Amino acid sequence: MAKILLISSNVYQYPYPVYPSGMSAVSGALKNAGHQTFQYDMLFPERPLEQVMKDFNPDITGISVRNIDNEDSLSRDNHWSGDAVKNIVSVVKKVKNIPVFLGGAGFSVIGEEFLNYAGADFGIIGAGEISTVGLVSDILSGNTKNKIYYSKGIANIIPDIDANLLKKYIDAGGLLGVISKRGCSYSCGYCSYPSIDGDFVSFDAKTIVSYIKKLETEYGVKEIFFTDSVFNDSCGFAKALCKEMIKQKTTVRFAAYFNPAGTSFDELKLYKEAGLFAVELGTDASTDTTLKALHKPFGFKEVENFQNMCDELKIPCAHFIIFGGPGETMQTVSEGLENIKKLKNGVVMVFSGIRIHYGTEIYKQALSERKITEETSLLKPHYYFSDKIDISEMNKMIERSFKGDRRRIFPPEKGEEMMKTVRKFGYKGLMWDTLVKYEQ
Ligand code: B12
Ligand code: SF4
Repeated sequence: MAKILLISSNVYQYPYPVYPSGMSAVSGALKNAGHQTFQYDMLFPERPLEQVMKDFNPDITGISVRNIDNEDSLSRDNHWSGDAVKNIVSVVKKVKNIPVFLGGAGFSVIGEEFLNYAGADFGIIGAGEISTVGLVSDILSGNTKNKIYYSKGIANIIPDIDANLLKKYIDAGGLLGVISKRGCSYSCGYCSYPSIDGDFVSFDAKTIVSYIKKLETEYGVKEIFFTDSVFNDSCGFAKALCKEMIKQKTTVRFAAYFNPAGTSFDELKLYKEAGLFAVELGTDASTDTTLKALHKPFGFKEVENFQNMCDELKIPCAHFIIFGGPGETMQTVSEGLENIKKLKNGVVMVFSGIRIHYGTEIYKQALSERKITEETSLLKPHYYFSDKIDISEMNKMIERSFKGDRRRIFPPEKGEEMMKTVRKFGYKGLMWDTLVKYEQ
């Protein structure tokens, strides 16, 4: 048995503070394996870290790195987390020179380079439940094999929720993330999810729903976000889950990432009946040309159809769109902005340029177009921009086109500012959904 201090390093609060469910999942797995854990959160620390180190006196420390940066090429502060994590490692090691390991979605997209920068000893790429237990046992027996351990999947999806911490996140306006599937059945050109998530797997609907019931009764949770890459993907699991939610009469409202293709009106209606109150759509590009260049499995017509279904069912829908990626020309920028006008009730959040991650299609494309070389470090963000655009002119065109419409958000920092202001008045939750007004 070991005493393991787990630290969530994420202090980013946009679009809302996200409860560290990755850290809780790892804590649950370690406790099930007979270890003692303490979860410490850098966003809501109750005591200084040095004090916790002295009071808890851990044998090993694990740090959760959810984000490396905010993937926004235009932000004045991109919230790069390398130095913050390096600082946490050095504080831990100064108090007690124990093994420190890293994990988390952000860490997993970079891996060893981040580990070396932060000065940690080990890292886990991908799902942490089973592999962390393995790493800890290797550390205890003095038998570690590598610096980097890879995901060995998930044995139990029920995290070790810290009730006090969860309350702080809910009070600050956050939605609790709940996982129902891991991985993604699509393979879009820029996406880093395969390195984070590994093989596609869906969990047992009954287990998830009992966990949701527990969140409702024991923790008073009223709103959740399903953290699946695509909630309504073609495997059909979302339908089974929602039917189970209806059967077990859950009361939570939920939002999730959706794909515009392949969902019928009746299916969306079923999701609404189960509690769906807002959709975040991975629209990603705004013309058929640029959607195809990203290997998205749908065209813009399907995006419009999906928006129309949401309107009919009065479900607020937000589109995340990136301008400037593969296939973009000044012509597709104009065409895309015209297309976006068709999404009348949709909230549209636009990013400029695509954050390049190792191992993705866009990484290979950037290499072949000599935008980066094999030696380029992606520890700090590099963005892919098509050669056929004038970036500054493109950004101006987007701003001009969106002017005067509160539901069109660009640059992304505009959304951040807006949410900060509205939160001061006590508003909680997604916030962007309040921009959509349907007649009831
Ligand atoms: C759902 C999601 C969101 C939702 C979260 C909803 C919610 N209420 O929870 C929303 C829409 C709010 C969101 C926002 C953002 N997100 Co996001 N999000 C995701 C997504 C799809 C899933 C994350 C998740 O919760 N998974 C479920 C939990 C249980 O798994 P997990 O956290 O990964 O934890 C597991 C492992 O990582 C590991 N692990 C975790 N911690 C630890 C610790 C240790 C010590 C160990 C060993 C292992 C370990 O084990 C855990 C259990 O298996 C990921 C992509 C992905 N496929 O992972 C992106 C992702 C994390 N997001 C990302 C980003 C950039 C953002 C934003 C900054 C975007 C923006 N500009 O607004 C914001 C930041 C929000 C914030 N306040 O921090 C990036 C981070 C990469 C990077 N560049 O840093 C990711 C990886 C997507 C990507 N582009 O590649 N996001
Ligand atoms: S962009 Fe979305 S749909 Fe495409 S592979 Fe990534 S998670 Fe899947």
